[in-house]
Amino acid sequence: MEPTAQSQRQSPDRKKIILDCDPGHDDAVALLLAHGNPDIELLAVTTVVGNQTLEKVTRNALAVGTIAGITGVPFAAGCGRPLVRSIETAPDIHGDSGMDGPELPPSAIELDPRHAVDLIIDTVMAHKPGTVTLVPTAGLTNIALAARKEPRIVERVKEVVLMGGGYHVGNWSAVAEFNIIIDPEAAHIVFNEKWPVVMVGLDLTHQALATPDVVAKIAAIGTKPAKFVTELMDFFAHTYKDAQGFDSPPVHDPCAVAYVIDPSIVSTRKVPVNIELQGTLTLGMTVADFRAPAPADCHTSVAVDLDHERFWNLVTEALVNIGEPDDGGRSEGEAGANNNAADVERQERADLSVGGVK
Ligand SMILES: [Ca+2]
Repeated sequence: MEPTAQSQRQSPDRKKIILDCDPGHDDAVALLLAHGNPDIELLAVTTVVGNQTLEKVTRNALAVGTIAGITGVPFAAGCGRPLVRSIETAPDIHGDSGMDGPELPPSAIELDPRHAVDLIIDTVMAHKPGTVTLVPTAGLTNIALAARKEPRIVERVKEVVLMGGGYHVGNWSAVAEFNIIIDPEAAHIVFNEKWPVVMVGLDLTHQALATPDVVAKIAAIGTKPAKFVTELMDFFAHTYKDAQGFDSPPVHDPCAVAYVIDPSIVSTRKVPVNIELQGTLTLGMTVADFRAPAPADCHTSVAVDLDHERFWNLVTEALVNIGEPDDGGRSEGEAGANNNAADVERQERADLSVGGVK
């Protein structure tokens, strides 16, 4: 078997993350970026109700893991509903499956029997304090419950780098973003625990547009995972045009992973942030207090500016690194050609890096 992108890396300096997600087109790209980037050690993938039901987003996560050839990383399903509110999903953005567009393979990954909340707790407690970063790219139900079930994780976690919220714009109401408004009570817990929280919100992710030249660059990689991403982006472009008037879709979730990989790609500002739980018009708003200076004990910051070119270079480089994973014989007869193609693509990585995405 070809070594996977993960097993080829041995650097002790890799940043350890748990990706808590609801795939989700942009969650899929976040997972591929985390797996394909040499500076990330993916410790676990957990799922939570959000873009679609828990059953659907979990199936989607396993499919993405299969497409990426991920092995040795536990995947676990978590909460099937928010803490207090009724389930709200996003079929107008992500389709009936939660990840409409590409055809999904049967999963080659067996789901971990643990609840996601327990997997998160076990993983954080099993590593040295200050070494594990939580990267939630969905509603914060699992993370909030983990903090309540095992409060010691709060001081052990290095930081929480979450995709959600926004300090000047919403997308599910005038002022609230989807991941926050679907479980505002969970968000309230996560933002009020004293771990460092980096809010990678819409202010930042609306800069992460999958423009036609970006998609063309990904398509040129020519592998199945890259084709999968272009098919995701094609569907995403149509729904974002129809539902929210975007000419190119904003690819939110990998921005949080990119910040973990290289914080210089995402500028941030330290400001207090809290979650509105009472407002009739503003439920789920991430209220950011920009009255400078931030208090000394401020533990929250918000993402402000994205380096678009370097961000998309990270994504394309991750896909090049992933290459054409061994698919366990599901596409019998193509494997030899695929491996050769993957070798060529790895050699071409330097060219891609130099060429960049304009
Ligand atoms: Ca998501």
